[in-house]
Amino acid sequence: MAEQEKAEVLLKVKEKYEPPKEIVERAWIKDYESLYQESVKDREGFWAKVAEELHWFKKWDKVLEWNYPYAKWFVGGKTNITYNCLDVHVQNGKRNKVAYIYLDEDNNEKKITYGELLELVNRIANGLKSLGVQKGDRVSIYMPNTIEAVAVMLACARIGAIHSVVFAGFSEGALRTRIEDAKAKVVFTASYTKRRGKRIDLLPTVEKAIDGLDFVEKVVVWDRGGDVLSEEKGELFVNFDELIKNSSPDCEPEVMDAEDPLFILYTSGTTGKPKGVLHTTGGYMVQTYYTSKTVFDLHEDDIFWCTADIGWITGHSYIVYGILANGVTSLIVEGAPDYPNPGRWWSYVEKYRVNVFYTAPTAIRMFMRYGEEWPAKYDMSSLRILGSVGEPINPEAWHWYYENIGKGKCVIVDTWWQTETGAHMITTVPSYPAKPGKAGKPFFTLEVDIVDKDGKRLPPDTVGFLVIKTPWPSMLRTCWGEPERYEKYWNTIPGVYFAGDLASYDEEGYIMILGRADDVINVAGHRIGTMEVESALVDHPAVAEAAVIGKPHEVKGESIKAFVILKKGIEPSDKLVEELKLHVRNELGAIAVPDEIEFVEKLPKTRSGKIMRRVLKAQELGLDVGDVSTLED
Ligand code: 6R9
Repeated sequence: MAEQEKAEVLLKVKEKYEPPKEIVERAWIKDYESLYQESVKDREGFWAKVAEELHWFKKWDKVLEWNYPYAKWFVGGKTNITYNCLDVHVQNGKRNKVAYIYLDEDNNEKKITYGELLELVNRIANGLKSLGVQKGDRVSIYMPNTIEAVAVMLACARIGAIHSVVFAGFSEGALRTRIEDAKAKVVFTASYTKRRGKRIDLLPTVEKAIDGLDFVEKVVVWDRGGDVLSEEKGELFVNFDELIKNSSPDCEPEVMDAEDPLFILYTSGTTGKPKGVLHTTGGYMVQTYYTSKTVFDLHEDDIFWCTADIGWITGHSYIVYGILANGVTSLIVEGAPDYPNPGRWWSYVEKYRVNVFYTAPTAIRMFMRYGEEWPAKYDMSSLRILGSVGEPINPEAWHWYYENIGKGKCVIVDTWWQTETGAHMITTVPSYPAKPGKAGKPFFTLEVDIVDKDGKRLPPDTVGFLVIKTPWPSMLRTCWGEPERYEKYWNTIPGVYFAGDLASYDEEGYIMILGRADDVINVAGHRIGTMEVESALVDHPAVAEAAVIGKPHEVKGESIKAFVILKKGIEPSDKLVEELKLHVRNELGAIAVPDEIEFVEKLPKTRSGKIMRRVLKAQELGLDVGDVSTLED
């Protein structure tokens, strides 16, 4: 197996990087080991103490109600996450403190203070109410990475509407599936986003995506110029600026039960349809707040920058909720990292004196290719903590990040977590040494294990399934409308949460993540289900059958290769390859387009008719195909 070979190579990494003394001295967590031991002895007590740092309209009666596999945290507690993200800071003298610094590709800068953000959020919240949106209604958000998009998310949370952000790089097919599944009453969008200097229109995509979906009552359009809302568009469309212009800047936060839904975020699973991961208010608020504080070691005057997009969980937790709850200033950046040149990101680190920087290995590998002369042009001495997320960081990229961005003076926190987990789960915290290529140890209260398919604990340095044995506050509560898919996380190996990743631990308890164990491909840190791409291909009139695998890729981590059987009488051609790629792009979006498409006569299948992607992958990579006893012929 490819993963096992990789494991042996990486497991040889024994070196450890001690954090600089100044970083340990200011760290919130000075002694991880003793606090961890304490936390597993009294999980509920630990999280209760954290929750007390936040504001509750009414305190909880019980910290945890665990009715396997369903959890309720802070039972009976009442709060509103926006109150903790905004009002609390405004009341504590931070009205004029900058919450976000936004930058576009032309380096146009826009700053918003906590006071201004609260007013903007309230105006949108009142606007939502005027459109008839109520607590529990779903609102889809298809907007670029901007302050306005964050404000719409928060406005939903303000009134208890459930937001469902759809990454603005997705195309109409993917957007439609998500709007339809959530039965969104209102959709928010913008006239366009810009990438590599090119304007990408968003409104036409939304119009196609909602065609015939009668439950969509309004589409609110943030017109960033271009006058996209002409008269003949009709009453379905509302101008964002008009909606908020006359609405009040005051809006009482809805009193939310700790277990009231906060948002749905769709993610790829092993079947064709994406799952709507549901997060609730209280537990998600507590764990995103506390991991932001301790893993990024945030202090009052820190400037934080998470380079993710709000369309992903990393943006939800570490651009929006966890970061605002800590009341720091952070950057939000729209457009490509390397446009107009590969110095773009590093120029921002210099200009805004960024202290904590959080990005993905795929970005680091891209910058490695451009060469160290780019970061060397800038003064990045403000940096203290560097974070990594989204996929395993290979030791080579780790070292490059450490040397060229951190100048050997920063700590790297390699944070393992998922859309489903809501917040960091396995990582080092800044005060104990990191090992390149290994994520680190479980976060407080979590019991993590590496097991075989029967749930039996494996010895150190062996590759197995990563499982989590105890519930945690920011865990997903269900999959929207599909409880059976939720239960699958907890009954694949009975009694524990099955993360879907392969991993191993070493004799010191550091965990190394090796990648997905299931049919999910990780392209540049984005989860793409093989089935999703296969469905999109089969949807094309020329295609009879398709199988999709992930292949190692130098920059993206993995790339997609598709094997396609054409319908009778259809001839393979380069033109058809391009047509199929375009088709997938239209159905799912650019990130899901296969790099390679190979036309084949047959696909390896089990006797029960399941495509054996494992066999295709082994053949493709020239590896041992393993057990093929179930192969058809
Ligand atoms: C936060 C996020 C989750 C999957 C996860 C794993 C991979 C994320 C990682 C990592 C190794 C890390 N992953 N962080 N693998 N080291 N530090 O990315 O959520 O989009 O749901 O992806 O990403 O395979 O299972 P999501």
